[in-house]
Amino acid sequence: MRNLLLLLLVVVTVACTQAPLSEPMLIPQPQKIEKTEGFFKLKTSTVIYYEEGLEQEAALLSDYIARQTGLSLKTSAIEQSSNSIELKLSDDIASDEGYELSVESGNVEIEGKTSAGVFYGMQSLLQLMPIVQGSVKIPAVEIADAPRFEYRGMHLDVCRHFFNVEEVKSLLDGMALHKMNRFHWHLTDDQGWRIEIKKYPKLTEIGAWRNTTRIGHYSSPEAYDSVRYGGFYTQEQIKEVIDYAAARHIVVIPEIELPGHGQAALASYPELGCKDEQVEVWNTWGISPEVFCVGKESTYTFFEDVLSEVIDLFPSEVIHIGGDECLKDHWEHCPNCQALMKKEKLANEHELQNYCTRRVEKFVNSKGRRIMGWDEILEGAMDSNAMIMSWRGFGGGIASAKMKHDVVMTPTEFCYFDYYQADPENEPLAICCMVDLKKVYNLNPMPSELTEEEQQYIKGVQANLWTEYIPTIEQAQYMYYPRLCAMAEVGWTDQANKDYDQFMVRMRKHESMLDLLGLNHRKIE
Ligand code: TNX
Repeated sequence: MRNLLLLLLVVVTVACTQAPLSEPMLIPQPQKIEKTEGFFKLKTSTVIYYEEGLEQEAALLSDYIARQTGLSLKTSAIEQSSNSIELKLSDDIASDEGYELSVESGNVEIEGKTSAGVFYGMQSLLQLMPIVQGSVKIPAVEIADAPRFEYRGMHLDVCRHFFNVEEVKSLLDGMALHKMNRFHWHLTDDQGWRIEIKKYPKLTEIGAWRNTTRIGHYSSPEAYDSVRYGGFYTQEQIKEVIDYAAARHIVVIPEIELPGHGQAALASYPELGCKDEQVEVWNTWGISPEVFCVGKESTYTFFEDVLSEVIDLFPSEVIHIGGDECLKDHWEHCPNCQALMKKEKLANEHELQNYCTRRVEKFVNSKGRRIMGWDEILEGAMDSNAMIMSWRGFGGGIASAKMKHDVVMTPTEFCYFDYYQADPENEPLAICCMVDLKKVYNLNPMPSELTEEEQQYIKGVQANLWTEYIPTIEQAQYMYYPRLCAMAEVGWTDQANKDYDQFMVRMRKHESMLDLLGLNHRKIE
C-alpha cells in the first residue's frame, strides 16, 4: 500500500511538473488563446502553402523553421489537403496587424488581414514549436490576436558607440520575434555622424571618427583611452538594413539630430556653428554646447540637403529630427541669431529653436513626410502634425495628446534601457538609476487622465538604448534583454491580460528562444 501511494505521488509529481511544458507560452501574450486537444506533427514532408502576396513570408518561415529544427520545408503556392502550414489573407480579421493561428492535427493555418498579421502569426507558431533537431510536435491551439498599440518601438544610439550592419540585423531579428515594428535609428550626435551624405562627404570622413574616448563614468576623474574610434553606414548599407527590416514588417525611422547635439557635424563643417571655429568630434559624454547656428541661412540649406537624401533613402512616413537638450549659449552671443530673432520678432532663444523646428517641419512636410521629435519640440507646435516622443516623464505626452498630436511614450523611468536592470554591484557600468524588468512590465503607457478621444493620440511605446557605456553588441543585447520582452508585451497585450508573475513563468521558457537567436541576455532569476 505504501509503495502504491509512493508511486501515485511520483506519477502526480511528474504529471504536474510536465504539464506546463505543453502549455502554450508566448511573449507577448496573445489577446485570446485556447489550448485544444492533440498536436500537429511537423516533419520533413510538411509543406508551407502560401496565398498570393505571402511568398516572402513563406520563405522566411521556412528559414526560421530550419534554424529551430534543422528541417528544411518546401514552400508552395498549391494548397495541400493535409500536412501543411497554410498562410492566408483574410478580410474577416478586423485589425491591420491582427492574425488567427489554428494548430490542428491535420494542418496549421495562419490568417492575417495583411502580410504583417501573417508574419506575427508565424512568430507565435515558432514560439509554440519546440527547439529540437528533427520532427517536432506542436501542441494544438487556437489563437486570435491583435496588438494594443500600432507603434511598438526600439531605439538604438549608434553614435556614442557604433554597431555594424550585422549587429543591427541581430537586433531586428529580436524585434521581429517580439512583434515590434518601429526601429528608431539615432544616426547623428556629438560623438559621431554615422550616415553617408553624398553632398557632404566630410560628415563621414571627419565626423564619423573621434580621436579618443572618455573612460569610465563621466562623473569619475577624467581619463581617456587615446584610441581612434568610429564608423558609419554607406547609403548602400542603410538600404540593406531598411530592406531587412521591411521583410520583418519593421519600419526604420531615422533620426537626424538638430539643432542640438551637433558637434560631429560642426567638426566636419565649422561654418555650421555660430563661431566658425574648428571643434573636434566630441570624446566625452553629457550635453555639448556645440549646436548648429540657426541664425544663418546656410544652416537651413544644410538641413534641407541632408534631409532630402535621408527622405530619398528611408520610406518611413515619419522622420525624427531630434530637438532635445539644445544649449543656447552660443545663440545668445551670435549676431546672426540675434538679428534673426529681431527680424522674426522672437522673444527669446527658445522661440528661436521653435522657429528652426517649424521651418524644418515645413520642408519635411513639403516632401510628403512628417516630423517626429523629443518632447522639447512641442513648444510652439501649433498648426503642426508633428509626432511627439515623450521622454521626460508622461507630461509632454499628455500635453501633446490634448493638443491632438500623435504621441509615443518613452518616459525615462520605464523605458531607458541604458539604466541599470539590477544591483549595480554585479552589473556592467551604466549611466545611473534602476529600471528593472518588473518596472518595465508594469508600465501602462495610456494615461488615465486623458479622455477617450484624447487617448486615440497615444500611438504606442518605445524602449531607448543610449550607448555611452555600451561599447559592444553583446552588452547592448544584454541591456535590451529580457527587458525588451516586457516592453513588447506592454506594446502588444491589453492591460487586462497582463500579469507579471505569469509573464515570468513564460519568460523562463522564452529564454531558450533568445538563446536560439544568439541574443545575449541577463539570466532570469
Ligand atoms: C538624454 S533622451 C538624451 C541622450 C542621452 C541620454 C542618456 C534624449 C532625448 N537625450 O542624449 O544619451 O539622456 O540617458
